[in-house]
This record gives sequence, structure tokens and C-alpha cells, in this order.
Amino acid sequence: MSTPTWPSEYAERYRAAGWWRGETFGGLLRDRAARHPDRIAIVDPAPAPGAPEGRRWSYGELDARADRLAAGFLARGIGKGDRVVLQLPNVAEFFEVMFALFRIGALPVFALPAHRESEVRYFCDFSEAAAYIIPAVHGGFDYRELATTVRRQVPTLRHVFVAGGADGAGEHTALTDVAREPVPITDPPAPADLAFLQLSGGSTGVPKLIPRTHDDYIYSLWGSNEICAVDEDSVYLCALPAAHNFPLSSPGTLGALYAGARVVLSPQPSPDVAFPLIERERVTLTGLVPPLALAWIEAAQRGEHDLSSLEVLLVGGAKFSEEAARRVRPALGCTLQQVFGMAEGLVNYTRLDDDEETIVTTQGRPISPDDEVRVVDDEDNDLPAGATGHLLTRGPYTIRGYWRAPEHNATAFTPDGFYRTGDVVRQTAAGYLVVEGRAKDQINRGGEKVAAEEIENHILAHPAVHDVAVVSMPDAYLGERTCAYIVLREGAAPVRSLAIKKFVRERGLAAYKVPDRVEFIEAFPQTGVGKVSKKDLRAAITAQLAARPAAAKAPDGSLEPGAAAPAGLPAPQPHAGAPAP
Ligand code: OOB
Repeated sequence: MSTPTWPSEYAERYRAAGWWRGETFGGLLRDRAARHPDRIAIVDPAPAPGAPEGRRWSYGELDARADRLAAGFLARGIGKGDRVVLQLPNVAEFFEVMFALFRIGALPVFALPAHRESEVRYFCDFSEAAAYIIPAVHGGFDYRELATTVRRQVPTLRHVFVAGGADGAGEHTALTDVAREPVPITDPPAPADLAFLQLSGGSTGVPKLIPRTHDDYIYSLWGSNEICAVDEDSVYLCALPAAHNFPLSSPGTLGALYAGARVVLSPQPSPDVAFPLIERERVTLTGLVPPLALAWIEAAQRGEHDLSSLEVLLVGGAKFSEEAARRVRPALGCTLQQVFGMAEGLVNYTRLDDDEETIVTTQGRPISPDDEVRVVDDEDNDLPAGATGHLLTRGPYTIRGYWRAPEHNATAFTPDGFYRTGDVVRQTAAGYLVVEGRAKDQINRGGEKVAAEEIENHILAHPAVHDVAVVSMPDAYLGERTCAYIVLREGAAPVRSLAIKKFVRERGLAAYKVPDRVEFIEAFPQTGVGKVSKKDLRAAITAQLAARPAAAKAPDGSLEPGAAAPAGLPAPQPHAGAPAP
């Protein structure tokens, strides 16, 4: 089954314009290692098993490690085009594994550490993965047990490799046992080949896989580097989960490695872990989602750490409020860059030399002069300049279709190849985009995306549930949280909301997808054409939250007890200074 890609006239245009430089990831690491073998590429502050200190890998060492691991993967029958589900947290191994796979042309499928059985099984099954790579234990969760379960269910899965620690039961292979003497790679990937499959935030029952090529992704890296002034003296702190597109490429760890800069891995994004690293490693830039940026602004006011090396803070993944944006420079002493991006491609940045108003009131403009942006009505008609509408985009690093999803592609892309982002925006006269809302059926939980339909399908499996609609509700801390409205079956015994949450969790879902709130309702409000009106449900829960007496609210203003904070976020603080959404 072929992967949808750019028609040849576009590919030629992007090459002629110099956007696609004919590089591959394997080749660029080789090149950087040859140019400056001793420069530090990766700093992982966490001690490896048996070692007293963290790791500092030079470009030469990263390159050599990737070679040895590539040889080991080949020796175990993993080769070009094979899919490998990669679920590693922010550890040095993430990079040696990723580059080893890039080098042999095997395709990493980037899972997040938060994903659990239901998601991982789907990624392995749908991608027909040959291997699955995990940490032993991370965040108190034993991934080896998960791997054992998934391996039983997915026949293509021939290997499980465990980073950082022995495997215990002897069922899986320690990553340290994989490396071999380097061998020549006889059939390396070409620049136009797929490099990896990234996950979509999604609005459908199951996440879609996003096929990115070496050519297109590498363009987004150096394009980002130019805009964010990343050069070989930069030090990038990877605080968000490394596999996510934002910290991977905007400009992210891969942008930093492209520039010959240094990547510092933060095991957690919270200020208590990240600030000492910024101070010690003289970090110059990093990227955060809005709730974390707020937590950093608050923590910086305590003045306990020297953050003076920090030059740029990128904030994206969800809308950053103007009020919060204004606080970045005074609190952190650095320039804010808003980033409005998507794993499917298009990334917008405010520019470092933009005036403060542009920086705090817009979500930036595209990387490339060849990024085409249209703002349209419900019928795909272009709207007058400055009007608010649906964002469609096409360009040199925006995919032309999801992997193995022809039916979905028929509606997710226009016939002439524009991606329907599902975002509602307006474009200023200067070409900057302002995100005004969303048309896709998704909840953006502080940057973590929840597809309503995916959660609805899980809840529908509950025997007492007749129907369900999952909607967003406003939240002072995360921007949005999830609320599941449920109509019970006639005659079903009453169910507690906690029982629904437990049911969803036990189906093996990432914690951030468990509904924050569950409401029972007699019948759903309907639209004029008899569909469930999610708009009315959102309005109902918003009004209900606003009407609650202050004393009845959880400390953060809305959170029900037991709801999950995003990975690595501290528990919400009372009076965190978060602006009202
Ligand atoms: C990033 O990528 P995804 O794929 O997790 O999510 C993309 C979606 C966008 O379509 C939009 O709905 C939302 O996330 N989003 C924003 C935003 N940045 C992303 N909404 C409002 N304001 C923003 N600044 O989230 C992503 C990928 C690369 C760089 C940055 C973020």
C-alpha cells in the first residue's frame, strides 16, 4: 500500500527552492560527528544503571552508538521499512535508538510514555510492528509487563527491547545486548523515503499515523533553527516528552542536533527538576505547553535558581493566553516565541524580533514562504482577509495523507492536497495566525490531545451506558478538561462517576484520557438535524461550573479529585495566578 506523498511537480519545486536538501538523518549525524566529534550532543542527567553519574555523549559517541545498534538491529532481522514502536522517556537511549533506526531505514513509531495497553496494542497492531522498545520502569510503571501482554496479542511483534535495566523474566532483550560491530549499510534510506511515523492528536476513534520523510522533516528543523536562532552554541532543554513533535522538531532536540548544539534531557518538566538543569548546563532555549509555562513563571518568582542563560522560551501545543504571555519576559527574562504547530506539518512561530504585541497576541506565522495557508468557510470558500474560519494548509513539510487511511484521507485533505487542520483561525494583515477555536471533535487538555470519539467508544463498552458524548469544559489550569455526558440504559442501576473513570482506566488508556468529570443526563440536547449538540453540552457544563459556590470547588477552581495532571506537572496549586480561560 503506497503512502500518499507530494505530487512530483511539488517535490521538484521544493527541491529547486532549496527546502529539500537531499539529506537523511543517518547522514547528518555522520556529518556532524565528523566535523566535531568531541562536542557534547546529549546530556542525560539521570545515572544509568550501575553508573554513579549521568551521561554526556559527544557527537562522535552518539554516532558510534547508533552504528553499533544499527548493526544489532540488522542482525536481528529488523531492516528497511520495518516499523518499530518506540516508547522511551527522556533518556539518552531515545537518541541512539532513533538514529540507529533512521540509519537502517526502519521506521520509529513514536509512542508517548503515558500510553498504555489499549494505545500500544493499537500502534503495534496497526503498524504491524516488528519490534517494541521500552524502558524497564518509568514513573512507577513497569513497561515490561505491558510488553509481555502486547506481544501475546500482536503476532508481527518479534522483539521487545528494554532500555536501562535487565528484563527480569528473561522474556525480552536488554538493549545493551543488541549492539554489534558496525557493518556497512548496503541499502540506506533515500532523502525522499519515510523516516518515521508520528502520532496524530486525532479526532477519530483511533489515532492516525503521520508519515514524515527525511527531506520534509529536516527542512522543518533547519527552517526552525533559523527562526529560533539555534546555532552550535545553543543548549536546548528537552522538558516535554521527547517523542512529541514539538520538543522533537520545533526546533527541538533534532533541530539542536542539526545545528551541532547540545541537548539536555530533563526527566520531568516541572521547575524543581528543570531549573537546576538550566542553571547547571547554561540552557539557552526550551519549549513548554501553556500550563507548564505558567508553573515556571510562578516558580521563577521565588528566585532560587540562576536562569540568566535562558534566551528563548517556546510555548505551544495549546493556546497561550495573552495575560500569561505578557508575564514571560518579566518573570523569566527571556523572549517568548509562540508556536502553533501540528505533527502533520505546518508550524508557525512568532519571530524573535517581533514587537511585544505581536508576540503576545498571535500564534506566529509559517516557517516557509512555500507554506500555503487558506482560511475558509464550511464549504471551503476562501474568506475575506482577516475573517475567522477553518485553516487549510499545504506545503513542503505538511503531509499529503495519513499512513494507510485512504477513507479518512478523502475527508481530512482537500482534493488538491490541503490538510484540514480542524483549527479555527484568523490571519492578521501581517500574515500572523491567531487561533480562535477548533472545529475538530477533540479536547486540548493543556497540550495533550484527547479525541472525543476514542473515549466515547471506550465508555460505550460499559454495560450500563446507552449513549455518551465527551466534550471540553473550561479549566483555569489546563485551559480545557474532559467531561463525559452519559445517558444510562433504561432500567440500569445508577452508576457512580468514579466507576466510569475506573472502567475507562482499566481498559488500559493513558491517564490523561480518563474523563475529568462524568455527568449523567436523561437525554442529549439535539441540533436542528437531530444530532447530539455538543455545543449545548459544553455551554451547560460551563454554566454549571461557573455557578458553583467557590467553597465547593477543588483547589484549582474546577478539578475533580483524582483527575490526572499532565505528565510531570505538579499538582495544581491554589491561586496559581492562572488567568481565567
Ligand atoms: C502540536 O502538535 P499536535 O499534533 O499535538 O497538535 C496539533 C494541534 C493543532 O492543530 C492545534 O489544534 C493545537 O494542537 N495547537 C495550538 C497551538 N499549538 C498547537 N492551539 C492553539 N495555540 C497553539 N500555539 O501541538 C505542536 C507541534 C509542533 C509544535 C508545537 C505544537
